[in-house]
Amino acid sequence: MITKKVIIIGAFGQIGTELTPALAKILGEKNIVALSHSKINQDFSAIIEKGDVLQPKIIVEIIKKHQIDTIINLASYLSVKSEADPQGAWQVNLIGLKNVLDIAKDYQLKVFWPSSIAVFGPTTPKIQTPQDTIIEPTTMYGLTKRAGELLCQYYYLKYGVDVRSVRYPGLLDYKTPPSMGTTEYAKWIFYHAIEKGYYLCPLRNDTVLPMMYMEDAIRSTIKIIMTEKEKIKIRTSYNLAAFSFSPDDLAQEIKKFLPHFKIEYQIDENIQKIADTWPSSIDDHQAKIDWGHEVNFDFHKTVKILFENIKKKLAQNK
Ligand code: VAH
Repeated sequence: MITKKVIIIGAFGQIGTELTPALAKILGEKNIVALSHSKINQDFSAIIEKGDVLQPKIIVEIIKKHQIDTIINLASYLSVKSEADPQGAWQVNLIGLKNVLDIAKDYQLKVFWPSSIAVFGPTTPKIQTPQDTIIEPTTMYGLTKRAGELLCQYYYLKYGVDVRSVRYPGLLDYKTPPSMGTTEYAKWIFYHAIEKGYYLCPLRNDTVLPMMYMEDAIRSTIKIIMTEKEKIKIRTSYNLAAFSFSPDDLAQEIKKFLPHFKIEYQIDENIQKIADTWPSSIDDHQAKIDWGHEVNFDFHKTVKILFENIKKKLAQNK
């Protein structure tokens, strides 16, 4: 089935803020329904409806009202928030996904749902983590994402639901504020460096994590949503990768723009504990072969873009 009209659940989050307008450019604004549970604070190029992933009846009404053919479910607690509120994470990340899959089964809809490299745990090989490997997450975020992947595969095998998914690394953007994730330090650091010339980092200096610039993530997300069904060989979730760095690497790169920038370290045990269970780098060759995942932004280009645009944003807010 060709995607013509989508509903984006969680359209005002980190991914939705860029995916929604990108899809509006391709499909037309009148073919994008942005669903949000919170106050709507963006002049969005989309039809805006109120609701959330835990209100399946409201979602069904909207699906029918707008003749939706594809559900993009971005609603999710990230890793740090999931450890602080495991019950909430289970509800939104997993019960919410099952609500979406049940609706897709009943109304023959296509689904896109984001997983994360957080599915990998301490027993997973950390370097160039393979697509198929030991997957034993020890965080609530990771286990909701792994369980979600298996639920997606189940709905595909049992009911033929055409659900596609990718395992995002840490995503870096300048359009949304940093939030409660383990990789979010890599956004906070820019705001602190530009405003104070100093950043107190919650992760150990040598903690290498996989990351990606948002524009690459959005391009590949649209690619996997639009790709013909036959090319999707993996119905749990595809590994996605771009580059990896440590807080030390990032601080050195920022110093190219701010020579006097100073970083110090005050380890937050809760965040470090999560990061220590994740891989340092990811093998994403299957996504490249099956549906053409590609990366246009490396570490250096990404740091330059974030530095210049966050500096501009902070200057405008003064
Ligand atoms: C987090 N940004 O830090 C998310 C992501 C791989 C990390 O899933 O929780």
